[in-house]
Amino acid sequence: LGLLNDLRNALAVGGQLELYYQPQYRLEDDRLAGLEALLRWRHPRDGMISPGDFIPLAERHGLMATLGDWVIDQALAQMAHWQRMEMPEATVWINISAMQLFQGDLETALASGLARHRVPARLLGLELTESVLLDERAGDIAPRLEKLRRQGHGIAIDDFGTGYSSLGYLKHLPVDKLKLDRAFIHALPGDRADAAIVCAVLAMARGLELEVIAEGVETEAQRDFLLAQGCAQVQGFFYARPRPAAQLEAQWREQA
Ligand code: G
Ligand code: G
Ligand code: MN
Ligand code: NA
Repeated sequence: LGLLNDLRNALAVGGQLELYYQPQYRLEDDRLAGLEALLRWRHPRDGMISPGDFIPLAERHGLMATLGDWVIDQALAQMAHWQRMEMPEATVWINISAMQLFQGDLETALASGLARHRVPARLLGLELTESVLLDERAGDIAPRLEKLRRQGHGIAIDDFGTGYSSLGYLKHLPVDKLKLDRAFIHALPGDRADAAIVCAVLAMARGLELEVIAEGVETEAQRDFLLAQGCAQVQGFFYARPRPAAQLEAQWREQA
């Protein structure tokens, strides 16, 4: 519980939480396609703590709505700053946890954040995992997703293929994009089962008119395979690791 109090304190005092950004690229021409925002916590005593460790804690103890609101506000403030500095325009994708859908008021947090920072909704994408989408506590999610899309947000299914769900929900849920989990990418191109799964997902996504982004691309051979199979976008250490906003800006300035 020490860590829980530390997290409450981090949210109250500021300066410890930070968003890193991992670039996503279009395979066709290597152009920037978007950025995934990933939360980091620099604990004053214990150093960097992974979101994999503190997000479950925040979810269990009712802190996730506050933490999620912080992420939304921080990402939008950063994008407004980039707009003022005339940095490249890129959609920022944030991860949405289950608790944000059924505890907090996600729609209000998004709408008020967009208005306050004057950022268009099309530049803020929402990543939800299958388990979040299908969590019954969230009620009927389809109309809520539909409303978020009407406002302009893109909706991506994160970690696609690793949940314990049937594919049937893809017929009913209004989403734009599948994020192919890195578990399927890791052993490409040699692993025949993974290659078959990836090709099948790409074919299905074309039929359903969904975009696909492959996660966890770490090697050139993986990239070449995905390009040959017609995957549109990639994200992974082969291209870029998640990095602080300042580092991204330095990189953009160098390129300009
Ligand atoms: O960045 P890293 O690989 O350490 O992330 C670990 C996990 O934490 C991933 O599943 C990622 O989706 C999740 N995560 C990272 N940032 C956020 C965030 O801002 N909100 C939520 N809900 N999850 C996040
Ligand atoms: O669950 P989600 O997809 O949101 O998790 C994103 C996490 O994946 C981040 O913590 C990020 O650091 C990590 N990640 C991003 N690219 C790669 C990669 O190429 N390889 C591995 N192993 N992890 C990655
Ligand atoms: Mn994600
Ligand atoms: Na993922």
